[in-house]
Amino acid sequence: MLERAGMASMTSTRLANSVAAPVAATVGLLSMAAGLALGHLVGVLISPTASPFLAVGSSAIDLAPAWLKDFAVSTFGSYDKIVLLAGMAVVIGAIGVIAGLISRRSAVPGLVLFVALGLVASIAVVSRPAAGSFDLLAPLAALIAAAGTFATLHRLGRLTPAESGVHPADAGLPAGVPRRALLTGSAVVAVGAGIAAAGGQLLAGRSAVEASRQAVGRIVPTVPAPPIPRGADFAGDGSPTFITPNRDFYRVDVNLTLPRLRAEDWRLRIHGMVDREIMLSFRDLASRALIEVPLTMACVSNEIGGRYISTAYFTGVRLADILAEAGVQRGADQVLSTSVDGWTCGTPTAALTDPDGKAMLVIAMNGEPLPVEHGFPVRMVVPGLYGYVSGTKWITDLELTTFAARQAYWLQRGWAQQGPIKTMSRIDSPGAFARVGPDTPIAGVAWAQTRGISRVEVRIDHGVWQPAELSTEVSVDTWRMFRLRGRWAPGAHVAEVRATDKKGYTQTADRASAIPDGATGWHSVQFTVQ
Ligand SMILES: Nc1nc2c(c(=O)[nH]1)N[C@H]1C(S)=C(S)[C@@H](COP(=O)(O)O)O[C@H]1N2
Ligand SMILES: [Mo]
Repeated sequence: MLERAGMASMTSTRLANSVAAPVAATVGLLSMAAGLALGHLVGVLISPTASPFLAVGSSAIDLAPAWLKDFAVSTFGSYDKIVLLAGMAVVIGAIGVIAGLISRRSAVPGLVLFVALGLVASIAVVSRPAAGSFDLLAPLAALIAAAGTFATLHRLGRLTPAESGVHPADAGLPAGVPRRALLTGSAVVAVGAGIAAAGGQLLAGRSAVEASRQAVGRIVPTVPAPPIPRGADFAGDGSPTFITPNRDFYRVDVNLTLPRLRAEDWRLRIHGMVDREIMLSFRDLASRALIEVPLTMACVSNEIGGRYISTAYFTGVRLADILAEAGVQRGADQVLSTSVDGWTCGTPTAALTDPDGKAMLVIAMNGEPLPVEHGFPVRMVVPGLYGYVSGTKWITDLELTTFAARQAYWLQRGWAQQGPIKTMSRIDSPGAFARVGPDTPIAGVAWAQTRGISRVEVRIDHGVWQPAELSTEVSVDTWRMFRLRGRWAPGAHVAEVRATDKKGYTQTADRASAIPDGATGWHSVQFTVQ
């Protein structure tokens, strides 16, 4: 539209020869905001220190004299950084206004100022101690966004009526069009900058935690787990792999956004009905004896055949040792654990104090620091109990109390107080309604943590139960795979599975839904042989 009006060939005599002061100031401010926001977003995507805004702030802190820092801390306390960043935003915004005001006739002075600021930001970014070679892309993006916005809005600004200029109608445009274009352009820039800044902030929080995870580094267990024996799964025939890679590990929590807790800020308070309160830092925890054990976690909300079950090597500190140091008092039958966001979980004390038990405060999963979505920096894991009564992620508080006194999150919502994992099995292959070849094995997984699986049987088309082959047992606390080989006739079939645990209990056919304490019933799969 504007191009068709012949702007390219237009000379400044047909445009307003200067921009109105309020328009110029706004254009400068918006351009600065666009640059700042985009630079911040690109920066946090690259590295925790590449954001030009934060880099300038960090440099300011580094360069500030000691008396000023002391003054800031004593005056603003833990808000000192927010005050600094807010003050910076005001100063930078003012520079944006100045960039606009010195460019009422031509955009050039403002553009020169933006380039100069881009240079300052670049120096701040590359002088960060952990600066990487791609970090410069962030101030570059900021400069392009600011200068591009400035040139564009400035041009639109010159088309709007200025006190000394011509009316845009004289420039061949219907009155109102340029003003609307300027307003629309400004609104787009303002909204875009807001989104970029907010997105950048969100990611910045995340990257601070990622940086903390990286700083934790490799966690070496004092007592490493023995290697997984051969034959621990039938993955080649469609069972899950024995170990679930972290990225595939099931995830269940009530969190819309993940808590972001840095290891260096983490504390665990152990209190309530104890002889001695204990406060632990991450360093305290990580420097203790660390055991490493493969454990299978499961969620109570699994319906029959559900996928909320996974196995990992967990590395951590035995809870029995820590609770022994705290001295659990008589009658404290519940350990109420709380995560940093207030979610609570009630575990029977006996499940945590068994000296041979593997209940632990976990700091690593499959050899790496806990992924954020699985509870970084510390979570609880207890073999044999559903996650809702044992698996507190982002744990920060352990209170020895009683079931009579305190009700945890899911207990208040109708789930059972006690949540031992039920003996269960699931067919993974063939998949539901799959079309398969005649000698496709029936394969899957069975679990009965702390008891162990002794037998899995499969029956086809409601025939006789046939014992399935079992994978090598790794421990009674982990799942066990099964496989039934055979040759099935062409046509439609149904396969059913049932497991028996080492206490002699065989899964009941009676179907119960997951609430309140876990589903029961046999998993079955229909498939077609062709
Ligand atoms: N803080 C917190 N911890 C939590 C939950 C939660 O909602 N919040 N969910 C629990 C439930 S119901 C389960 S099954 C396990 C799942 O752990 P995962 O997501 O690491 O597999 O975490 C448990 N720990
Ligand atoms: Mo769960």
